[in-house]
Amino acid sequence: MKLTKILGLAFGIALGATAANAQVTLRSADIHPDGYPTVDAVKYMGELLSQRTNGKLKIQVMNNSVLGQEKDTIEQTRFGVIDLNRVNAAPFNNLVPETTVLGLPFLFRSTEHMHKVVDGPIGDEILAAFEKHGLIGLAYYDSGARSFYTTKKPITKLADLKGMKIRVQQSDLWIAMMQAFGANPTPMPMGEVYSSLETGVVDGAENNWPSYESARHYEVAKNYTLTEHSLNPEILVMSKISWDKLTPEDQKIVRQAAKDSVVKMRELWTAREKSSEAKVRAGGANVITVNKDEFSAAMKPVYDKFVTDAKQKALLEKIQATK
Ligand code: BDP
Repeated sequence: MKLTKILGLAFGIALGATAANAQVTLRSADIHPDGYPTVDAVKYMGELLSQRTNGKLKIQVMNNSVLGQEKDTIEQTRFGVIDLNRVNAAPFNNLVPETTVLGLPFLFRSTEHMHKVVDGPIGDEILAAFEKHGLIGLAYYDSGARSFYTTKKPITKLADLKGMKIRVQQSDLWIAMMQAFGANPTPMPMGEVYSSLETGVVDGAENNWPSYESARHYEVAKNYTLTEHSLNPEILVMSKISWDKLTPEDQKIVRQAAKDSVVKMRELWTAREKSSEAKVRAGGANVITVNKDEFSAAMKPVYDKFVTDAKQKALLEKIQATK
């Protein structure tokens, strides 16, 4: 072998070593347990990232609330302590008001309608609104439809909610929504819900099939009433501090991997909704259907409170007009 070739090889290895040193593992927070679709979708995004950067960028999903409850992890993500965070839109509402519209009760006619909106320019605009708050909005994940569940008295009609203590996510929208339903909202992080249901601090809560199942709330709150009042999606964000450390090329790869993980997430979600529903039904849940029109008719005060200026009204109309 010629000397230059040998030198070239040595140089290549040296370069390789430098690249290896520059390896970055992004830590990603999630409150959900192993195997939950959001957790697996971000792991999948990590695989894509690793492939597309030859192992330079990786993701370590730290789920099961090991990094804390959502409100706290959002703050830590803003400060760059956590790199990535998958959180429902609701806990972002007070920080990034543009996200509020997504949770409005009975806004989306179907999952397809919600996909159309978040996959299009409206979705992009809302993601862009995160940046001024120290976060980079990367993608939307499905979260199904949220429905009520109660420990003692089942909800069979709107009037049953009157005065019931219902746990909500920490968001002004969600507090107002519960009030409009006639309930007494009790905001708290997800991690406190099981014991609050068990000890009677609250009479009920609301969530999608997979969370009702995975957090084992169905063990303590057996009445699941299919109000399906909101299709509020999940949002994957990155810390702007972590983002700014990446090269523009890597930023592009991160954005694309996040978008590509959405496809995977939707498959995982559809399957998990079915298996969770089957599991809670087999576990003895009392599943109740209601006249949803009665519930949605009570939501006018929520719209009046959160859709106030001309800009918000135009946005709402655009969402409603999306076919
Ligand atoms: C679940 C979301 C999670 C929320 C939780 C809640 O995936 O991000 O924290 O609901 O109600 O569906 O707090």
